[in-house]
Amino acid sequence: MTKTVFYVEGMSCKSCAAKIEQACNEVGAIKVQVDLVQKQVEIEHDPNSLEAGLLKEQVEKLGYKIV
Ligand SMILES: [Cu+2]
Repeated sequence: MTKTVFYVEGMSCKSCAAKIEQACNEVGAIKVQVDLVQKQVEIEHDPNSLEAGLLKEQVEKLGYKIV
C-alpha cells in the first residue's frame, strides 16, 4: 500500500473535497482524506493497480491544479 499526498490548488470547500474524493474512489483508491485547511489530499492506494499519475489526472480533470 502506498500513500500519495497532493497539494491541490483551488480546492476550497466541502463540495470540492467530495468531488475529489469521489473521483479518486472511482479509479480504485482505498482511502481518501481531504484536508481543506492545508489544501492537501492524502490517498491510500495499491501502486500495482493504481498509479499516482492516474490519481493526479483524475483530480486535474475536475479542474484543480496539483502543485
Ligand atoms: Cu468547492
